[in-house]
This record gives sequence, C-alpha cells and structure tokens, in this order.
Amino acid sequence: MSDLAKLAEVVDEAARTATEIAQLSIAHPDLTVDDAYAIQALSLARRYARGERRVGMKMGLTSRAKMAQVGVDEMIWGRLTDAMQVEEGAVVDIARYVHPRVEPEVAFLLKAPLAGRVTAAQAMAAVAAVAPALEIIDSRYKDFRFALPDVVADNSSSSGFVIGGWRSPDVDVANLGIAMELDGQVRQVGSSAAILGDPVRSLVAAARLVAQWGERLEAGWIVLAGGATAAEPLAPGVSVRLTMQHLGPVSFSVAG
Ligand code: 0L1
Ligand code: MG
Repeated sequence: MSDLAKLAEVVDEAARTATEIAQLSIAHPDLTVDDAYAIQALSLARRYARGERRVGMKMGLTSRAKMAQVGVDEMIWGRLTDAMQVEEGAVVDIARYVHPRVEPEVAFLLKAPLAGRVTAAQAMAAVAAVAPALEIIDSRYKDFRFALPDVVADNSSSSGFVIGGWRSPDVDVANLGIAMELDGQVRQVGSSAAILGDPVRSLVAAARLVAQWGERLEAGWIVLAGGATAAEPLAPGVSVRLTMQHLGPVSFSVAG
C-alpha cells in the first residue's frame, strides 16, 4: 500500500468510526495540497467500495466568514455521497460525528454535465433547480484544527447535507437574505452574496476545479456552493432551521 493510500485509510476510518485523529501534517510536514486531493480521492474510493454512491460536490471556504473561522484562505472542495444526505426534517444521531457544526448553503441540482472553464451563463444553463441547504461539517482532526492539506484530505470536512425544496433556477440566488436558527433562536444572519459575491461563481469554480482532477460535474449531481456564514456547533437535542429569502426553509434536528 502506498503512503497516500495508508493516509487515505486513516482519514476514512476516522470518518467511518467518528474518531478524532491527529493532523496528518504533524507527522507528514511535507504533505502538499495535491497529495491531499489524492488522499481524498483514495479515501472516497474506499467508501464507494462499501456501496456508497457519488451524488455531487461541495465547495468550501467560499466566504470570508468561513475562511476567518478556520484560518485557511483558499477555496477547497470535497465529494458528496448518498450516505451523507440527511432527509429534510430528519433527526440525526450525534454519535455519527466527532464535533459537528452546521452552516447555511445554496445548492444547485444539475441537468447537464459541466467541466472546465465556463461562464456564469453556461453554468446556469446546466442547472435544473436551486434549493436552500444545510451542510453538516465535522473535521475529524482534534479540536477542529487543521492546515490546508489536512482539511482537503479529510473530504474538506464534509459529513452531511440537508436539501430543502427545489425551486426554479429562474430564482436569482445572488443576494438572498439568510437566517439560521438553533432551537428557535437566530444564531447567524447574512446573505448568499457572502458566497463569492454570488453563489453561481462557486458553481463556475466547481466546474474548473473538478476538471483539474480529470472529473466533471455530472447531470443529476448536487453542488453545494459553500457556507454563507460562520458555522454553529451542533449539540444533542438541538433543532436547526434555515430560512432563505425566495427559496424557503430547510430543517433537521439532532436526537437528544
Ligand atoms: O465551507 C466549508 O464547507 C468549509 C469546510 C472546511 C473547513 C471547515 O471545516 O469549516
Ligand atoms: Mg460548507
């Protein structure tokens, strides 16, 4: 087994068993971001071998609030599988995660493949629908602390996602008001404009970034554009509700 495959096994086991691990970059200070994307691909291949199915891509650190929260200042991406989807309104078991957080996102559903350098108009022509979404992020690293290669190797902290009702792509998602409540208390407010000025720019970036790894965004896939605000920690018993202007609500809760 190669060194990268061994590290892929480490992050995969940490995610599968919800077990905290040390940052890979401590024992491997020379780990590059390219190595980290290779580890991510190898760790996801292990999930596919267990029967999970790729259903999309998440963009990460696409807003200043998110970059500041984790001290990393480059956009990153990760892979979504069917096992990560939480049904709207469902109750999740916190034991599935190490120290989960939740953040408000905009989701795109694709009706055609996309890859490489595309314009915003070309990207939107491939979109079947848009929706409000919540991403559950859960770094597998101790204390939720990491360097850029660590977080990339760890599937960019992606652990779960909840999608609200799909709406027509005619809804302009550039500057939608956002309120995220935990147990009925508004904890984060903002605008979808915090996502690169317009979440469509994140979709354009997603097409460019996957192509660098010889992949394309496929018809039927979901693309999460990135957190619009800082993330909030999840705790047993908490109910989460996001309301997004023109797109409506999406919610889930954590078992007590
Ligand atoms: O925007 C994001 O989804 C960031 C994921 C990686 C950083 C984090 O764990 O917050
Ligand atoms: Mg996110």
